[in-house]
Amino acid sequence: MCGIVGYIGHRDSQNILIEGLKKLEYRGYDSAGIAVYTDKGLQVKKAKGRLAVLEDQLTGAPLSGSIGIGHTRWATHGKPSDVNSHPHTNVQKKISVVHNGIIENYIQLKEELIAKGYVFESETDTEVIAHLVSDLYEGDIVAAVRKAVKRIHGAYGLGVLAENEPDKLVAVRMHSPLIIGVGENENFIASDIPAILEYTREVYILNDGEMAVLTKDGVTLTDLEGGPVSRDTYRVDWDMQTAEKGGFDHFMLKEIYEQPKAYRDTMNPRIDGGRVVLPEVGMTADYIRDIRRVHIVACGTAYHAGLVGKTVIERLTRIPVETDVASEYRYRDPIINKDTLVIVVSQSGETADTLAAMREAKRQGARVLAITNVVGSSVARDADDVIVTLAGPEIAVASTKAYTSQLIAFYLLGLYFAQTLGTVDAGTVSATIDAMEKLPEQVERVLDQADVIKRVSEQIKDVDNLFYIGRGLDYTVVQEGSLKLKEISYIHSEAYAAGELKHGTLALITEGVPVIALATQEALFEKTLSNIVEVKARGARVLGIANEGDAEMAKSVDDVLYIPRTLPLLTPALSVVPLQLLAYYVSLARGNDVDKPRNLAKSVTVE
Ligand code: HGA
Repeated sequence: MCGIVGYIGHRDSQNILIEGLKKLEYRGYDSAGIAVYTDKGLQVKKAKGRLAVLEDQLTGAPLSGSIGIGHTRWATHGKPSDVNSHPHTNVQKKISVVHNGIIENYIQLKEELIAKGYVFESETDTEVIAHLVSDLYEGDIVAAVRKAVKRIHGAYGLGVLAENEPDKLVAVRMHSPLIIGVGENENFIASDIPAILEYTREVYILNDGEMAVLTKDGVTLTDLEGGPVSRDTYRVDWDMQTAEKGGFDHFMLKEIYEQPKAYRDTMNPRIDGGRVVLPEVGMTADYIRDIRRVHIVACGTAYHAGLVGKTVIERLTRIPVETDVASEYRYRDPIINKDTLVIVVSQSGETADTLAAMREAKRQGARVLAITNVVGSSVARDADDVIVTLAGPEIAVASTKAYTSQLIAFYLLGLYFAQTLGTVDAGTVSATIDAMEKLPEQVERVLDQADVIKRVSEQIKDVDNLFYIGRGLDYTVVQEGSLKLKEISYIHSEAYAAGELKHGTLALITEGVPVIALATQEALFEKTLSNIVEVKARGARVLGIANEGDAEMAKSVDDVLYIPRTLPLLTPALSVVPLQLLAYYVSLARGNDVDKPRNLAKSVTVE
């Protein structure tokens, strides 16, 4: 989603802003801009498109000055265009604003401001902030911003500069991430740490409803009333290398190959002597015994992890589990009681739909457990219990290692509950743990078969449509495989419960239509094989994925890939890997921007 960078100090700011925004490119954006306090006052340059377009414009006419704000925009209100790009300014061009998020009452405010004579240039919700601050400005930008945020509803991470007070940079956070970097005679704001890591490791992570006033020499934190907030800086102990490509052509491929490590990192600290230990889950045994139902709520890939989580929890504990996409959950009036545990899953921990669903669940009295990859994220901070997936930073928009680490988190949680409830015996718990410990090495063996996938990707790259089929847990995994392909190859695909095809969709299976068939669930193997034979009989070209030793698969399909044997419950952690590789190689063969697919953003911080 959008990126914000701001600088106040002694160096030339343009370069710091542009380089900082580049570090946030992975979040996805459609336009970029900067505002710098120059010797001619506040100057703005902004342009639709990649940062390179903006850089080109700046080459001939740089903005020189040591205070500035920059932004990469992912449009929510008004199409991507030069004029809709941030920063936005007031009529006199003396106040400049960058904003991440959505101002929900912008129409009402806009009408009010227009009635007062303010002229709007853009279609954005953000521009109301610039005019509103201007309207409230009486010589003190901090006071004006404070008054303005009282009038706006919604989500905002803000950076504000005023030409009349060139010694201040004002930042505010409400439901949209913002951090402050503390340097020597220079300070920074950013929507994420990588943007400023080159300059400082000391950061303040702003909470909702907090404001920071930065000068060259210091940072003052307050609440929105101006009351003091005191907090220690947080020292960042990871470096940019962990967020770089490490020799792979794309972040996505690197992240696919990092999965064995992500499994180990997420799992190992939580396994001890054949049992699962989850000190971060503060539920008492009595509380766990009283859970009557579980709701798993998430979006996109995390939702698909939740589908696996449902089977895991139900099989291991016999507690009924419902799954919902977060954007639907809170509007469907879900039945939530004190004995409902709500599990939210979000890689970034900033997914707006998930956060909103989680707040609704809490409002109705549920306990919320979060599975997230980002320590200190909004989801992590607001949940009652948090299992952090230790997958490391995920940069590619298409999630891979975060998804599989979420699966590991669900296995751990399911086993932990089962241990407490005694719903499975100790032998089964330790046998499942043994099997989990083999997964990293087994993933490596799947990755060794990348050539099969490359070959199949060549056959698929020019088709318009294809199908994924599977039963049971395989059906949940093909849903993720299909999403992955759509996200980065732009080929239409559908995931179907294999037994459901004949109820309508079989009409779309004609000569040469590719079908990816997953058949790793022993109990369902014969049934899925029959469905494969049905699509073959209509001319489909089938890639079958089965367990090592299921030789019948090879006899029924055009191409086959075998995954190492594990427990049926654990197969998703292996069988999704060829589907991730397939999406990657098809996207590559089609010449797409694998890591930054069109129209998509990494961390979806708007509803
Ligand atoms: N609503 C603003 C900012 C959008 C945003 O934060 N996207 O992540 C706009 O549309 O410009």
